[in-house]
Amino acid sequence: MAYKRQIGRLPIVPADATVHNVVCHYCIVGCGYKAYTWDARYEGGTAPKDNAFGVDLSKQQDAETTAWYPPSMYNLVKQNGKDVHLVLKPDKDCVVNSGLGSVRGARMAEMSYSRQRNTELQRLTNPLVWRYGQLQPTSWDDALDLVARVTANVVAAQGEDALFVSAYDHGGAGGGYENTWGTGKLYFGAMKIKNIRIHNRPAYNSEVHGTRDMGVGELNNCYEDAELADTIVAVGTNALETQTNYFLNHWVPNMRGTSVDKKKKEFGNEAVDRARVVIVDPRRTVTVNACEIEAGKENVLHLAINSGTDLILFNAWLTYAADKGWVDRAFIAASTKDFDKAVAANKVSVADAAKITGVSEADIVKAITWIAEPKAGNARRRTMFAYEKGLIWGNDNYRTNQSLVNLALATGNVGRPGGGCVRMGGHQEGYCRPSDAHVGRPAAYVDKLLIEGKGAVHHVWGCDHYKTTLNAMEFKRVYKKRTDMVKDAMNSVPYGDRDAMVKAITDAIRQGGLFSVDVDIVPTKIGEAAHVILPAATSGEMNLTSMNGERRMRLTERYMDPPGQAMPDCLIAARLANHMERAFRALGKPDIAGKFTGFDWKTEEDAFMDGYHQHEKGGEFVTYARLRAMGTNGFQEPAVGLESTGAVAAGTSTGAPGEVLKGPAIEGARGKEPVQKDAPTLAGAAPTPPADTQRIIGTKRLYADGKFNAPDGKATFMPTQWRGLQAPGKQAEKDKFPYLINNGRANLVWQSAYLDVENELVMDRWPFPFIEMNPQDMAELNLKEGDLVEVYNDNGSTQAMAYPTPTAKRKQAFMLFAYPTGVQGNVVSAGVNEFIIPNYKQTWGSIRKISDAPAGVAHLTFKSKEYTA
Ligand SMILES: Nc1nc2c(c(=O)[nH]1)N[C@H]1C(S)=C(S)[C@@H](COP(=O)(O)OP(=O)(O)OC[C@H]3O[C@@H](n4cnc5c(=O)[nH]c(N)nc54)[C@H](O)[C@@H]3O)O[C@H]1N2
Ligand SMILES: Nc1nc2c(c(=O)[nH]1)N[C@H]1C(S)=C(S)[C@@H](COP(=O)(O)OP(=O)(O)OC[C@H]3O[C@@H](n4cnc5c(=O)[nH]c(N)nc54)[C@H](O)[C@@H]3O)O[C@H]1N2
Ligand code: SF4
Ligand SMILES: [Mo]
Repeated sequence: MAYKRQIGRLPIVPADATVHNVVCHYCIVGCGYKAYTWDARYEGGTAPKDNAFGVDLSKQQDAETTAWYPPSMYNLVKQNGKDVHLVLKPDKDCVVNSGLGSVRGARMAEMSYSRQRNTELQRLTNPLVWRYGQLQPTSWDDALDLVARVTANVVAAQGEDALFVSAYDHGGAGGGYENTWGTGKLYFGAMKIKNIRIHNRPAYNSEVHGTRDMGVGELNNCYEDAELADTIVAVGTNALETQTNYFLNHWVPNMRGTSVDKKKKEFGNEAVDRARVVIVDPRRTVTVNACEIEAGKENVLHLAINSGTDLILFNAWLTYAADKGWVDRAFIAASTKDFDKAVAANKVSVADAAKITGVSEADIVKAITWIAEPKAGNARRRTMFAYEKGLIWGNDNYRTNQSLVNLALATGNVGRPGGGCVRMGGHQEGYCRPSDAHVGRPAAYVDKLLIEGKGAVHHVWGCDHYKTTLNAMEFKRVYKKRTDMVKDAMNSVPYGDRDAMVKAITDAIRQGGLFSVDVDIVPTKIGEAAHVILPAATSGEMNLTSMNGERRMRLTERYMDPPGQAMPDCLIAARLANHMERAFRALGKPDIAGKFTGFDWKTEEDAFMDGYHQHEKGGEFVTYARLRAMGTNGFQEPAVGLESTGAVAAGTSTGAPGEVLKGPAIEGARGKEPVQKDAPTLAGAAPTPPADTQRIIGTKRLYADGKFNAPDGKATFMPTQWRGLQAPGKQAEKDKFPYLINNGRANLVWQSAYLDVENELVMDRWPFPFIEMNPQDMAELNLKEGDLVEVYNDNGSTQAMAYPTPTAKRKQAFMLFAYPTGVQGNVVSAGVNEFIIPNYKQTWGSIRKISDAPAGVAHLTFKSKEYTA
């Protein structure tokens, strides 16, 4: 019997199992999987002809066999109403992961809804409404009628600015092009909602305005570049735990030296060797540990900077490289502007940078030498710069982002093999929406407005601010109070008297109440405040398209039924739009009602064709049929044309193998998030795509032609002077409280643990969020491993479980974020940058003991997370 999986024997996948293309619905990496499904009454046999792997399973398989799967990759689910076996296993032929899974993705099957095997039974199956003092199931029409009537009433009376929206903007589960288009068409097409925020930040903006304003989109290279680079610079990314298979399948080979042949092939005579790695992170992560093991300690430099001081380090590097002449003059002249200006403005000595960052002068110089000093034969060093939330949610986001891009441009490392200056990424991407230009910059600080009592109705799509926002304690305090006012009002009238109900709600709103609608797949913490909850289908229960961190777009095919009446988000948005149209007509507002048209989609594919196919760059080349044919490898966005595969083709193609049909020239794709400008549409008609025998031609690297996103094609260097801890209140918080409460992710847990919370494997390991602490700090506070502590400051308080970590610096703790049994965001201040980007990482607080390790903790191991060679 497999540990905690209640299964002793797994069925053999039969030769005639149906195979579906799947992309892992969790992180940015977007690993390719295959879903095998077949009738639950049967299984395959050991003879090669009787199983899907075509091998003799009566013989012992070797260690690396693909003819195998573990219990975590198995479940028994519904497909078109029938019981089927489901095996969801990594695809060896996918170039992203080459068959690797991760401790998250490799458990997708067991994290699926199964009444037969009792997994994820907390999934929402019906719309729920607040009725008789609790949330009760109802029909879609009843729930949507209530939402539409209240929303339409409020919009008719107070205008669209009274409707507040929180919505994901990403790909994968709780996202995808279909669903961002569905929600986008509703809020930016039918309406022009301004008070809208994204799932992970309190406004509708970009995480990386900085790089975009320079003309450099943030996902500009390909994963292969990590195999080709001489040096990898990793800033605030813990890639082993958070972009796992990108790290394992593309960084590790380069660190081990096994991609040297690939480099020789690509670069001819140029000197090549295994990668060197520079890691900028205040904390020693397991990524640092893994790099040391794989590349050898001598090839890894961990710069454990003082929290929030990245910018001055990058400025010092730029200054040093410019002084030494380690810059790409030809590239700078041909493809950029304002280099000299930026170098002058950003001048910082190594000594000054050392003082502020806490890193030795020698290490700062060693790092820039690894990054920029020309190689033997004066060849330009190929350096890839990768950053994620340690920079993005770090101090002075805009300037810090730009100071890193300055260095990448100066060293000629954008648009070149082995280079790139890229986000490592969070979720997959899947942004497709009408223009958000009306939102403006800076965008509204939505959380702040809600706390101030603004807003009348709040629609929440697939995010749980109670666990994941900043200033979370205050947010929850006010949000509960305001939504309780509406609940009390709803309790005062019969639910069935719809006119009286709508009046009671709108009256309560006038008193300061807030009507909250939550669209999710499971009950959430913010959902506890909701008046209506709408059940969504998720990836695999619907067809869903997304792109990964190298812009690789694939279709995940529906392989199982959603629970109960759950529907894809895009169709929920469409049905809500239909009801809004009706509600506005009933209110005698036919002109407003008329805006809610074009939502007659029957399937998610309809939403895709209406959205991505018509509106995204190169979208006219992309259809479900073509994506299906391109499997788990897909193509890299933007699509630039079609290529005949040589099979029967009609229309404009002659069908000759390798024949290329090109569309109009496409400028470098933007990243897939809000752009705050009208997305340019393609001029001219696209060639008529003949049959589905054509492959989509993609784009391996952006800016390979040296032309950037600017009218003159030139990237702009930016002045990025150091201004200390930039967000209001941060310096004072640091001065007042003894502990840095650094925070972020862990390998095992996906996000706010929305599925994990009902999974024994995860909850047994982390019944409470861990807080990594230096053992001497723990001794001072009289703490033993596993003891519960309170973390507190002027913003709020939360709890965690002490995890002794000898490598942690004194007074620098690291806490798991967004956890249901202890929300780190409770102690994060409301401080943001000038474009309303939160600063989650720079948080300081106090720590005190609450109790000895509780029962659920006593049996846990607290051994080091590091591994040895
Ligand atoms: N302190 C601190 N706070 C942070 C961060 C940090 O580093 N530190 N990081 C920030 C970042 S980068 C992120 S991404 C956010 C995450 O913040 P959230 O997006 O709020 O967190 P998730 O857990 O990803 O929540 C996703 C919700 O979507 C639901 N969901 C999943 N699939 C579907 C679907 O198909 N349809 C619908 N409708 N819902 C679905 C899940 O059940 C879950 O409730 O947290 C941010 N907050
Ligand atoms: N296992 C797992 N993987 C995930 C997720 C998950 O929930 N679990 N979530 C996904 C999502 S949505 C996201 S956005 C990504 C996030 O991916 P990452 O950004 O890699 O993850 P984090 O742990 O939030 O933060 C990374 C590092 O930033 C460091 N850091 C803190 N302060 C600073 C600073 O001042 N400077 C620098 N340079 N570094 C600093 C932290 O010590 C931490 O090691 O992960 C994705 N992948
Ligand atoms: S690395 Fe990311 S995409 Fe790949 S299996 Fe793990 S969670 Fe899924
Ligand atoms: Mo994220």
